[in-house]
Amino acid sequence: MNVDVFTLFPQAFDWYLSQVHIRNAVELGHTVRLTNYRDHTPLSHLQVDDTPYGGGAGMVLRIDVVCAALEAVFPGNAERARDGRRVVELTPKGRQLDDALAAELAGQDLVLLCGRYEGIDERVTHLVTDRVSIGPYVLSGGEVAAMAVLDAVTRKLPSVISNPESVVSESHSAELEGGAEYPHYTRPAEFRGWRVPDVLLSGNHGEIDRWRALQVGKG
Ligand code: 6GU
Repeated sequence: MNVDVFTLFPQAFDWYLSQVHIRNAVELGHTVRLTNYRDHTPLSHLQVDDTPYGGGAGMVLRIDVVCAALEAVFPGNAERARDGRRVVELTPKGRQLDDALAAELAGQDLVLLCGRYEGIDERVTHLVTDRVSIGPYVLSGGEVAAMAVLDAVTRKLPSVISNPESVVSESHSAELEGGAEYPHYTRPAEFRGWRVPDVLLSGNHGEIDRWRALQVGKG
């Protein structure tokens, strides 16, 4: 899976991309590449945005700038970046990310277009296959949303999660049809009078499985 992120703030991804599950994915041959729209703007003074036609607050990321950045990375017409890829605009107007969408995107080559300001000129619709939101609220830019998409999608890739215990709980999540997992506890068994349920200390795995199923309404 090859991911290309377009953003005005590539540094925003530094911490996230250094995390172990992304490094594992890269070791397995997946790639994540960051492109700054500003590095490819055809406009003078490194301009990337402009005031909205019709007036109103804020600035809009220009479509000519988005096209130039796409064409710098994918030579040819920017509309063709969709050939063999999902080109995703992160926007609060998009389809809300859920487990099914994460699974659908996993393993496909992705382009994530982050907007800032009031977003990207609406003609970006000519370039994308998908418009994705991470929830019913407005963020000041697409970067946090792009990281949420990347995180949810990367977890779906086979063998990216290296800790086998995590894989077990992942499969539990799948069994739970996207619902919450059972509650987790670790040492100490008692802290300030707050006790871990006795059944989890019992060593009786039949009982433990029944208790966990009950917690998620499957008992
Ligand atoms: Cl994808 N972008 C922005 N700017 N705000 C959001 C969002 C995306 N998803 C929820 N709110």
